[in-house]
Amino acid sequence: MTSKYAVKLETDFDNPKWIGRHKHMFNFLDVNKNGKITLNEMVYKASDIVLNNLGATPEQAQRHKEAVEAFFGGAGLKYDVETEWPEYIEGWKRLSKSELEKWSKNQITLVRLWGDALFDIIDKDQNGAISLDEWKAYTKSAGIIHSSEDCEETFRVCDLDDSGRLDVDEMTRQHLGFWYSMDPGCENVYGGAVP
Ligand SMILES: [Ca+2]
Ligand SMILES: [Ca+2]
Repeated sequence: MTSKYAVKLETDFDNPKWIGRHKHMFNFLDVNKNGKITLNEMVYKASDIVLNNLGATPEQAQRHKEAVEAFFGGAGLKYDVETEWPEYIEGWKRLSKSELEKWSKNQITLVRLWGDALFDIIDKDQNGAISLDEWKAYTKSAGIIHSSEDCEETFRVCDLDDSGRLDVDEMTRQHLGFWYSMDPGCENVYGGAVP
């Protein structure tokens, strides 16, 4: 599970755009808008989407649940503990550093494990890659991206080998750049849906 895109990426934690990007996602994840989120909510929401909207098998859903737990656990979220924004963003800094360190050494990252689990579910024709239609079906359920234009923008930004399909390695590469660093080649991973 090595990557052909492994590279050393730098963090840019003081960049207002990096902070704003995560603030946007925090607000999205904080469904009842009380300024706090828990691991329970993250796992419940992610599992609900894959099971009820995307038709995951129980095995696929379990693997996906474990990947989401490990990922948000890596950002410091815990079951039955409410995390507020300042702690959340500090957790993301720790997660980013640890993940970028692994990536620079071509080791397996938590975002890659989540990607593998998720792609297995959304790759409906099981050809090992995500088509635009498969991506649209997923984003409709996930609720982050709303327009077709933004879905198509994901393809433009993430289809690094210009194959017209997304594989998990190129998707991982662009998500690392977008969420953990401010790599200029990773802007607009979600089109206009996430700043
Ligand atoms: Ca496919
Ligand atoms: Ca591709």
